[in-house]
Amino acid sequence: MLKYYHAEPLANSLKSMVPLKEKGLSYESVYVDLHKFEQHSDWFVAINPEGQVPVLDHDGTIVTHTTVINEYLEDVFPDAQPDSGPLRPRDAAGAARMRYWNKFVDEHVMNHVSMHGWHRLVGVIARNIDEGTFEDLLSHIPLPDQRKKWATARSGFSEADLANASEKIDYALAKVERQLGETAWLAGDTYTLADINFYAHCGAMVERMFPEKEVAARYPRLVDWRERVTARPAVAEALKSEDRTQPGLRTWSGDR
Ligand SMILES: N[C@@H](CCC(=O)N[C@@H](CS)C(=O)NCC(=O)O)C(=O)O
Repeated sequence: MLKYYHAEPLANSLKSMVPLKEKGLSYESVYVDLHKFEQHSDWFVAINPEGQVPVLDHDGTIVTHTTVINEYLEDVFPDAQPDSGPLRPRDAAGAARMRYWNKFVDEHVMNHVSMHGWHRLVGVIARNIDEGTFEDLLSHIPLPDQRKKWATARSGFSEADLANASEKIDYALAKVERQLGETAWLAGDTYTLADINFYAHCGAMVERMFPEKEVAARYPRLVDWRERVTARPAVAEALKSEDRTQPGLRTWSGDR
């Protein structure tokens, strides 16, 4: 039996939900309410000691970190794709290209987009909590880096850090645009976990988060690719899942 612990269909929670849907796997969905800090609560930390979503529970095997979860699903359910081919190419060269892009997104894209998201969304949530309660919430966050990130979200990320993150995103957009001039999908001729990764962390919402980047005019291949990913029934279904983000705070990630 599969159980998927997740938050809103965005970023990491979306990234491993899409392969589950692409593969047509039935799973129990367990919504973890990040607005109520459920990810740091005792019941959840007992499942994932790092206190982060998403988590996959497969017959009691707990798998964390989306890139690891997605490869695990490929290993355990290689033939479960009714509508698509494998999400990881079966040849070694194709798999290496997919992992190259996954590594790029994980190390050079995800945190930079995330900083802008946290600045706009988590910062608002964190500033609405009174000082004493916030200190108590911080003390329950297992990962030191995550504790720092929450504290910084409350005080505000520096303009220099935000500008640096924005430059890194420009670099990533140009790199993806170039790649899509050579191949239909990031890792070659087929849709893979790398496309899902970049889509979940950047492609799906980059235009709405960063209108000043003029994505439609400057990165037309990326927009075309984004439409092709969005049109996939599995992606559309994942995007429809529960979203408790306060409507006023949703614009940073798009009007889902
Ligand atoms: N490397 C992890 C990152 C997981 C992560 O950053 N999850 C975020 C949600 S997108 C989270 O749980 N944030 C809440 C928190 O850290 O308090 C992965 O790939 O799953």
